[in-house]
Amino acid sequence: MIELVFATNNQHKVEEIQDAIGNQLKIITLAQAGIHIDIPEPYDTLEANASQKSFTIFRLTGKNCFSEDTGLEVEALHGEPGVKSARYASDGKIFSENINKLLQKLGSIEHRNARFRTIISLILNGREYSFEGICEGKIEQFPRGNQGFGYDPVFSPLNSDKTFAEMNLREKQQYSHRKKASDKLVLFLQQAIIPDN
Ligand code: ITT
Repeated sequence: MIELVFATNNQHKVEEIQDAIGNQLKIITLAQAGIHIDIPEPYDTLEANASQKSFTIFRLTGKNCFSEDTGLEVEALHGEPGVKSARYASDGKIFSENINKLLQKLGSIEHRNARFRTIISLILNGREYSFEGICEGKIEQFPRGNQGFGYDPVFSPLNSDKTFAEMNLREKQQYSHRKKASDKLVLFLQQAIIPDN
């Protein structure tokens, strides 16, 4: 089975990606690889930050690996918080503060269309490949639900009455940006002829 190091410190992402790919790939977490660093994300696009994360871990381990960078892009805020989603309110990456800032900025604006966009950067035998997943939806006036993470309590995907935080993982996966990007990753790896290592 193909083994990939997943370059993230976000345990929620590990759970969702692991669920999405099932037993088609073996994922090694950073903790399992003995790596305990906060990988810098200095760039202003999801693509560049995803690359930075995967190449950082590739240089440290020499192993096939992948990362993902995700942003919540709100139309009325010209794409904010976007690449700053994790640190929107402060460097502390505190989900409740980020949600409060977002709701405050949107105020009573009626046009609340938004989307989650995930970019996965895969480094396979030293070459980079990327995969995108998008989930369209809208930002609710108030948070609802207590499952998931991040902005899940205020985001409802298109054609759903529920926020992501009111869904269990199986329901979220039917809409999820991350699941769509990881499906593309798995398909690519199934088609790629790679040596097992
Ligand atoms: P790594 O860089 O270590 O992977 P991170 O949490 O810093 O973890 P990102 O830079 O990709 O991850 O930041 C994305 C932020 O967007 C994340 O911290 C959440 O607040 C939010 N986010 C990402 N995916 C989400 C999802 O499926 N549902 C709700 N919020 C999400």
